[in-house]
Amino acid sequence: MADRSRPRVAWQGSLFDELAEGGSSPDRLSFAHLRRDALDARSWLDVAPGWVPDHAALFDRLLDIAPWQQRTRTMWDDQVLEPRLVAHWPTGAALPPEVLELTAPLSQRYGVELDSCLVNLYRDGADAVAWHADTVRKVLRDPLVATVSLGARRAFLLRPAAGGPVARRYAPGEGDLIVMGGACQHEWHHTVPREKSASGARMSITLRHSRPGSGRPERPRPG
Ligand SMILES: O=C(O)CCC(=O)C(=O)O
Repeated sequence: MADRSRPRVAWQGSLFDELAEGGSSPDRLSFAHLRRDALDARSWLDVAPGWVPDHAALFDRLLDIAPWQQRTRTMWDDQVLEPRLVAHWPTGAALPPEVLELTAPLSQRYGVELDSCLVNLYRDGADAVAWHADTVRKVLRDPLVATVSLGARRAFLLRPAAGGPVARRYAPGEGDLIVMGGACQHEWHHTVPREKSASGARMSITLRHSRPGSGRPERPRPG
C-alpha cells in the first residue's frame, strides 16, 4: 500500500536550494561533463557528476510527493521487510512534472522513451539493495537504465553477472547521473551495499523504458 506521509530521514542538503522551474535555464541539465566508462566491449556506463544542480530541493520535493511503499520479500518461509522504501510510477502512469523534467533530456539524448520510474529511499546506512540486474532485461535486449542520485553519497558497485570481484566502484549522490547501457543488465550485476558510515539518506530515481529505441540495433540475448 502506498503511503502519502513524508518519510522522516536525515540529510544535510542545502536548505536554501530551490527547485528550478522546468526550462528556466537551458543548461540546467547539461551533458557537458558526461563521460563514458566501458565495462567491456558490450557494456558501458555514462556518468555525469552533479547533473541535477538543484538536487537538494528535488530530494525534498520527492520526499513529499512520492507514493512511498514498504515492500516485503519472501526469504525462506518468512516475509521480511525490504531494507529501503520505494515509490513506483509504472509504464502508463502519469509521471510527476519533477520526473518528466529529467526524462525529457535523457529520452532525447538516448533515443528511447523513458516511461517508468522507481524511486528508492535508503533512509540510512542499514538500507541497501543486493547484487542484481534489472528485470527490464527480460523484455528488452539492450535496456537503458538511468539513475539520478540525490542526498548522501553511497557506494554503487558492479561485477560480472557470471561472478568475480567488484570491477567498478562509484559513490553517486548530490545530483549525479549514471546511465547503464549496452549489455549491462544481461552481463553485469550492481548493488548498493550496507554502509555503516553513510552520512545520511540517499534517494535514487531510476528511469526505464518499455520499448526499444527506434533504429537501435538489437543484440541477441545471451544464452
Ligand atoms: O539505488 C540505486 O542506485 C540502484 C537501485 C537499483 O538497482 C534498483 O532499484 O534496481
